[in-house]
Amino acid sequence: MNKRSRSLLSAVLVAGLAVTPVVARASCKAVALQQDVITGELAVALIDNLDHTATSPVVVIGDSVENHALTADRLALSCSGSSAYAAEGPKVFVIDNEQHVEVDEIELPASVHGIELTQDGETLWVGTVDGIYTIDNLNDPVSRTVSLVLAGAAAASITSVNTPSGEHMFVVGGGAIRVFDAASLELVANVTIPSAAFVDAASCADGSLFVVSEIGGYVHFFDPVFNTLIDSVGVSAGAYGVDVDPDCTTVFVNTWFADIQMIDVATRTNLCTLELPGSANSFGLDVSILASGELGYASSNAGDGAWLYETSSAGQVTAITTGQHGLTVVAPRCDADGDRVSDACDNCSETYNPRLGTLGAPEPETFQSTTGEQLDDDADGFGNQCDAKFVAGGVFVGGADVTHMRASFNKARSGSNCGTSGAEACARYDLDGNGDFVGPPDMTRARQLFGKEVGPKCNACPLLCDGPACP
Ligand SMILES: [Ca+2]
Ligand SMILES: [Ca+2]
Ligand SMILES: [Ca+2]
Ligand SMILES: [Ca+2]
Repeated sequence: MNKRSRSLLSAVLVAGLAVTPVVARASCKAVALQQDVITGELAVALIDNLDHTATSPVVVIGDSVENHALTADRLALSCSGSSAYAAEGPKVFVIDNEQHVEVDEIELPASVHGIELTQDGETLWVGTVDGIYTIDNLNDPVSRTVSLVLAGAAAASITSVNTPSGEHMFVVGGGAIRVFDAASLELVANVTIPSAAFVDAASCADGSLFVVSEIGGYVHFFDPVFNTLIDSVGVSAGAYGVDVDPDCTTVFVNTWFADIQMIDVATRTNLCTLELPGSANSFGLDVSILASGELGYASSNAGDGAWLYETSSAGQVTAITTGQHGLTVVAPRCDADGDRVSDACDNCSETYNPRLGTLGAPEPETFQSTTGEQLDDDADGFGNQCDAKFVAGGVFVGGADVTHMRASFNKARSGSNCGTSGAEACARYDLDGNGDFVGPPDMTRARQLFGKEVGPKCNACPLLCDGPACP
């Protein structure tokens, strides 16, 4: 993590107001479903992925007193982070995360327990108490259609899995793991596990593992290629929410006792147990791991909403106060370039550029600037790796930009003698974030970017700015 102080809230506010209201930054956030313990009122809250604070106000979506303990999969988040979907009763509520308002409600024939987006974000799979449905053309209220996939099948949770034969939807419920081809809707496999009351499920990004939590106190390890049960691992108490880290090395399960058990994928043994804070009679609900794999969120029915915990040392637990019970929580996890920064928070979302100070990347130098802790030396929200636009005007990287790049070649990246004027800070010409000088790899990168638009960056970018280039 970037350890430098961040006294830059005012800079972010200024940058935000210059373009759109500050609320537009909401799309780089985790979403959490909260319930008021007195009234039963349900609401969707946002949690900042960088400073881990909750945003208020929340979006209220209902006032059910339904028992939500068995429904840990009622939230879905688009890859961009711009839209969230939350289920309550027979309805799916569509929430615009940029403005943090409800924009639509979609009614299903029965009470909804599990939802999942297809990887293209166009279809929502919906598991109800007595049938599995798809909502196609999800984002277009005019052409949107609700279709029945399988009648009479109870579904607690749905998970999209990348398999060698395409995207498969794993629907768990009623003691069965049903596997559907996401495109053809064909039932690929149907595996029953006697007496199993499934709650939640998760998969590895590489499609090598699917896991299901069971209220009886098990996590079932499932091979999603051959659709066979590998192992059933007992945990200390009823298993609720479950997630897997991006490396697919550790499975996290939140239990009846409100503790997080971390199970080693290779040996399927418990590595350690982390107790969540709260009252003695609280029980755990959901768990969600960030794209970085370092930090995650968990929820329990004790007050104060979601909890933040550190997965690396398994020590740190910090309450994120929302004033309500935490139910389900989902952190942005889509990561197209695999740099451990989710698409929703990545200042160069299709190019590998990890946060400084993580994954072997060095801490930022004093002459460097970051947005969202990723290198961005002109602080415009586009990371250096996808930003070779050095002069104002025009959409594409062009001849004038190349001229500036050439004028900066072989100069110290910490210097201030770059650009055609010979008086610009050189840091922004260090496109790859490597080497002491603006060198051949930076020129190569600039050539790759020639004739293209800068970016793409996340909708919420620029995120928190730190360094000399910040406004
Ligand atoms: Ca990324
Ligand atoms: Ca990136
Ligand atoms: Ca930039
Ligand atoms: Ca360089």
